[in-house]
Amino acid sequence: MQTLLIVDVQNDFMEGGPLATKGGSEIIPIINEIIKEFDHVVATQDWHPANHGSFATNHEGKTPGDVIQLAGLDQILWPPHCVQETPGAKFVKGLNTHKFDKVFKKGMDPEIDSYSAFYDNGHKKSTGLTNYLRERDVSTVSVCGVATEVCVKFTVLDAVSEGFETRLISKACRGVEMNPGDIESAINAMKKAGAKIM
Ligand code: VGL
Ligand code: ZN
Repeated sequence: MQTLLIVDVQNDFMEGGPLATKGGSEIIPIINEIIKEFDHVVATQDWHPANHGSFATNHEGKTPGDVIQLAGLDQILWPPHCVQETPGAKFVKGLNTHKFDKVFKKGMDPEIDSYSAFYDNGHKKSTGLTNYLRERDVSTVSVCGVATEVCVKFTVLDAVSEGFETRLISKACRGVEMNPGDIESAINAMKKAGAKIM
């Protein structure tokens, strides 16, 4: 079975949001179109408590882009985003959420971030996605969403290492591109790991 995995298509990652991707809203009609080709659709939602350790505002004197230690890992600090139950955490209006079979929320533990749809950044806790897909005999995972160089990238890398045939639908992804070239190097890393770039 083939599954479409839609990563973090939430308001805060769209233009004008605190963690805006470039041209993020362009992917809404694209995803609504490709969703029709899949018999199974899973989405993720970045879902942080207000005291999340990845927010620069929760660390005195820090600004977005600074790096701190969180759960023993290097953690880039972000502006507050996707706080649970806020409008910014909602799926973008117009996205065909009726087609979603299942939503996996991530990033709830304030002490560790969770970019991948499969594991936290320390690879300690599973979200349950691997088992969910295996139980449904999913062999191929096609990934789209935001941000290309953050949550999409780590989701794709984990999908490959979990043994799924993994495809990146690049026309249905957008990135933040905090530094020029971030998107391109993320795509190269995914390709090198064994993902197919569509
Ligand atoms: C993301 C940064 C922080 C993403 C989530 O969805 O790519 N990026 N949290
Ligand atoms: Zn986040």
